[in-house]
Amino acid sequence: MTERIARDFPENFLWGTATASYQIEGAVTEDGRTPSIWDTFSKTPGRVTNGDNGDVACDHYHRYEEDLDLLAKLGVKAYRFSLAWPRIHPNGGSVANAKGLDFYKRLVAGLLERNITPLPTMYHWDLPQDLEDKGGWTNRDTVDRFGEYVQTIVGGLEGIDTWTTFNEPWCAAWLGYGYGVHAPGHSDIGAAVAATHHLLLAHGVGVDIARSLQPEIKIGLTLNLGAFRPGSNNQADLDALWRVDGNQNRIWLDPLFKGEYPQDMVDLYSDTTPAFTVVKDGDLKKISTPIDFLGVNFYSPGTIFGAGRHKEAREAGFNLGPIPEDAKPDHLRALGVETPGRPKTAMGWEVDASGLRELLNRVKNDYTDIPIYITENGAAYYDYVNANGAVEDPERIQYLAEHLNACAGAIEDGVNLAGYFVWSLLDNFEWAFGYSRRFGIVWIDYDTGRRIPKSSFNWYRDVIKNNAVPTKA
Ligand code: IFM
Repeated sequence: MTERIARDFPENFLWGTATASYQIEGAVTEDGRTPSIWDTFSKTPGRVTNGDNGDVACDHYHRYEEDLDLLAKLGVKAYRFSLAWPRIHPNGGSVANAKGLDFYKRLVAGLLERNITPLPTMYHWDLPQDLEDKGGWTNRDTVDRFGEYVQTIVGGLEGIDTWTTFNEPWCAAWLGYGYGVHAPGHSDIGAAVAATHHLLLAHGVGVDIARSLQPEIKIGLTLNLGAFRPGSNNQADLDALWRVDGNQNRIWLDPLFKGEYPQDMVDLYSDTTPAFTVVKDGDLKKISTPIDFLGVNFYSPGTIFGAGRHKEAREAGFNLGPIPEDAKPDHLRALGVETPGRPKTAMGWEVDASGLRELLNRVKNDYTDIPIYITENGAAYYDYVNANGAVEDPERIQYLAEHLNACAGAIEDGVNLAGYFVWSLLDNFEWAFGYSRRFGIVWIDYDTGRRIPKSSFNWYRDVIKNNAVPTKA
């Protein structure tokens, strides 16, 4: 038998790479932009590693032409980026800021000149601070403000035929309102449930408004879905697994594709407030408006143990990391841990691409056959510039190769996978980790702004050129 050395992807497979506004743009006070919740959060002592913030980031606002040239060199067919709401509707108000919109007009024009399809995301976590001051995503009014913003961007930007409403609303709701580790930094489960509903509702409202302005538009959203496995067959672990699955997968997918919230989640959060009391007649119909594609972000699978199972998990050889033994169990009453012996990235996330194939099959079998894009996949490693001035990142190449092979496998299984976007084009502001974690296939020198394509950049360029991934990196 001859060894297969490469797996081909379908013709027209959409190869791309991704970034997000607050993580790369900088220029936070320029041309009328007002603060977002991430400006506030990152400037609150103790919230972000090293006290880092997005004031300058990759200075993409000023260097975008250079970044567009990098994209052209990489040969991507599409570029996924996000728009900063507080640049476009400063203060979260109703009046559009022409200068803010102009930046994205220049960016889109630059992409089209280079034959790269723009794939903008409307919201990647940078909520105008003024809206947060009125309750942010726990306040239904934010949904209407989002609708006005959608009017401006879809009505005002030409040359875009595909939009994504939200990026990873789970993080916006749960890390931001539930667990306090992302902006706006609240720790309130009932608020996180309300934010979940308003983010989903804003998605539905955004879809309708965008389609009313541009009926032929393709529109979807991106979820960070989880591939979870139970720590054991112990009932406590199996129950915990179902709850975690409910919180990260079903609470999003059920309303979007079935028009209802999972009853076990409604019950689980019924002792919190305001939680699901914010749901009004007609909301679920709006949320379940059919979409044209689903974006899936995947990094790592998770193994789940029920609360009180820490000892057993340790005995089974799992490394529970820095989570204290007496950590207060949250509503999930579960703990994700790492499998012994598996490689990990600099985020501490285990590398196991089989989770991606599993997850894609699950979405197909349980929910939908619309096209799926892997809108983010990638890894942080402790990269450095070597004596020759180059950045060699074989671990990232290995990671990408394994995940692209999982994608090829999913396509063979019949999954309607239409594209893949590496996270990220550039090293950037990794939220609560600041600049201490590097996900880019291009190195950023944060002192000078200099860009150095890493060896993974060249490797990915060849994958795109060949429309095939080597079975071995
Ligand atoms: O950097 C983030 C991105 O903004 C959203 N998805 C996960 C990435 C890595 O943590």
